[in-house]
Amino acid sequence: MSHEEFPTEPPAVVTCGLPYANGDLHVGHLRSLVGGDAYARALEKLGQTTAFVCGSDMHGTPIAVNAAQEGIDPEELALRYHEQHAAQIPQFNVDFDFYGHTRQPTNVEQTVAFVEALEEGGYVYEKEILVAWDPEADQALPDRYVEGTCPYCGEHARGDECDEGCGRHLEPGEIEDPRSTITGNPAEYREREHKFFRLQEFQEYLQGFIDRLEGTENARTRPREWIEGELQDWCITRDIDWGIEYPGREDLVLYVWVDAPTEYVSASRQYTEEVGPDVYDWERVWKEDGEIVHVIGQDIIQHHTVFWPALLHGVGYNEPRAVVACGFVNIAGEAFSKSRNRAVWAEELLESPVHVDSYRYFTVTGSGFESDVDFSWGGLAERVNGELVGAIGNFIYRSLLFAHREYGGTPDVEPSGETVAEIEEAMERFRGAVNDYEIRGLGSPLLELARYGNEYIQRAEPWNLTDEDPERAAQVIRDCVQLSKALAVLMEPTMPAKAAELWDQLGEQGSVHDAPLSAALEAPPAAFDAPEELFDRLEDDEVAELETALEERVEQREDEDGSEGEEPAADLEPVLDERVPFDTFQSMDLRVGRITSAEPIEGADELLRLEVDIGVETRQVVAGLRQLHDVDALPGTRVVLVANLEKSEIFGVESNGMVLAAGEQADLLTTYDDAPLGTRVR
Ligand code: 2FM
Ligand code: ZN
Repeated sequence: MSHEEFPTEPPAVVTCGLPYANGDLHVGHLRSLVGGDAYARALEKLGQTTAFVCGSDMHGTPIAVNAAQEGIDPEELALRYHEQHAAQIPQFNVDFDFYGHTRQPTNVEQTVAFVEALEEGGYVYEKEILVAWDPEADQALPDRYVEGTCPYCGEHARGDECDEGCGRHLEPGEIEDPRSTITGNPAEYREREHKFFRLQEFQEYLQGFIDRLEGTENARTRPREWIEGELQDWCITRDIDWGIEYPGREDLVLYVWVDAPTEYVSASRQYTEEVGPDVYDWERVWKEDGEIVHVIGQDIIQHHTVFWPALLHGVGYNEPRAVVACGFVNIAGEAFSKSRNRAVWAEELLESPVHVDSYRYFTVTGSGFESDVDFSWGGLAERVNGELVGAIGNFIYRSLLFAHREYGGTPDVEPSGETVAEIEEAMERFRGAVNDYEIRGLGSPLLELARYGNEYIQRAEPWNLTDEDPERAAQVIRDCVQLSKALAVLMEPTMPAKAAELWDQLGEQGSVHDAPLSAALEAPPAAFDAPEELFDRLEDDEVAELETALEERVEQREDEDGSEGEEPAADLEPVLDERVPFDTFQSMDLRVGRITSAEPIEGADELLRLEVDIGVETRQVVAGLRQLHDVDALPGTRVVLVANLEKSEIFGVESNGMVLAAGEQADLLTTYDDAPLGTRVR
């Protein structure tokens, strides 16, 4: 890897965390799959040679346990879900160059080659350890066959990961109070001989690696505590019969976390086998100087920033350039839970009236990639109707319709300097987002550019100029058509199908996927047909139906489980009895604002110093958001500010206003259309 800005001369590979082939895909998977796809497409827009690869994770106890529950063979279960995922993922316009699976011969061969190379390098040793055992089932209890208490944080945990607490990987034997998930019995221990990878020997290497690593902040900072603390050698074998056999040991299979990331390499290799090394050279990428970017969920940061780079280094391969890790997806304000059916499944999205690209836009631009986000059908509808239909679609439709009616296409003048500068700025923000691994920034220039266009067309009123000032009218429409074309180019990574539709409406030849970013400034065709509206509104009754179906499903499951329902109403504050006259409300000056900067206040754990642009001026405000929001993601957020509150001084910093927020998580109030900054909220 080079650390140069993208595009670089060496080719890149973008990978997504491999979904386990043991269940249906849901919005949690889709967040990183769509994010990865948008990122890979964005790299290509910049001219970077890129392979985008992934596959199904077929081994390990996640598959074995679910297969046992269904009473079928793990292979049958894994292949069934592999086929299902491989068919469903492209329906979200997630376009992998290669989507394989970890049982394919290439991956088995690659994994065995890695293990043999580690053995040769002296990085593996054997050790007798105590493993959890179910005496009744008379079998070992690796990983998901056992549950208990995390020794680090005390939360309930699975055998190999503290999935409800600190998120750490747990080594065999570490979990406290282990119970078998097969029989529910307390586990006993048996002595077994296992293979260990000498992770400790990589400590110095990993310290350097983490300093070099690019990507999201969570992936660059969280691993420091593991790497700088005492590293434990890593047990890479398991006593089950589902997995890749350890070379020369019929009684052991490899831990799934060895063969799973290896699929990143195997999938790249199989892609090269398809297209030839002149088009894409996997060996250069993985063994020499390629740019390796892993897009994952935040629960598997440790695997990608500690185990995997150490393994790659041990076998003499290249190291990842970046790890881009997304936060969790909560459902309608509460934690996602598969077992409670508090989940939104990929299938439901595909069957819903929401266009997949609208969903893609929602998931890419909703929030900083690192933040936990909330999925609700209402929230999705608000963004689709407000941003896609109301701002972006509306601007494009009115521009192209006017252009077609008055000029039969693009008016024959050059675009104005102001419009070109606006597009250049949007391109720059897009480039910056790619180089900063800021997934949201791949899509956010769309709304900004459309808002600019809407303000421009509204201000210039070309419909009133065609007679009195035809030159000016042609100029305005020429600019708007150029802005529409720029939107098509910038839209492709986030909404590939919609971008292709728009490309077509503009009368463009070829594919918008192949158009480089610079095409945003090239002249659109002179002639095009009448446009069609690009986005469909989601109607209130459609949204209500989707919301009710989700609520009923969760409630039904909760009734079946006898578990608790929604927060009891008693926890909500009662509405105040005392009524206030309208004038009292009017005496508060509430303004639409946008946070322009956010920085921690030294010595105050919870406070941030914000600068908020409220149109007429920029205000400095102190707000208690530091623990509750991703600080880096705050700039750009539209908020509502109480502008005539008395000034105060907090931690020595003057606070000149207050941003409004709801609840313990400080859910920030905002507006959903394009009310200009400084507009009063009444
Ligand atoms: O946590 C998971 O869902 C794993 N299946 C991810 C594997 S990613 C990779 F490294 F293989
Ligand atoms: Zn823990």
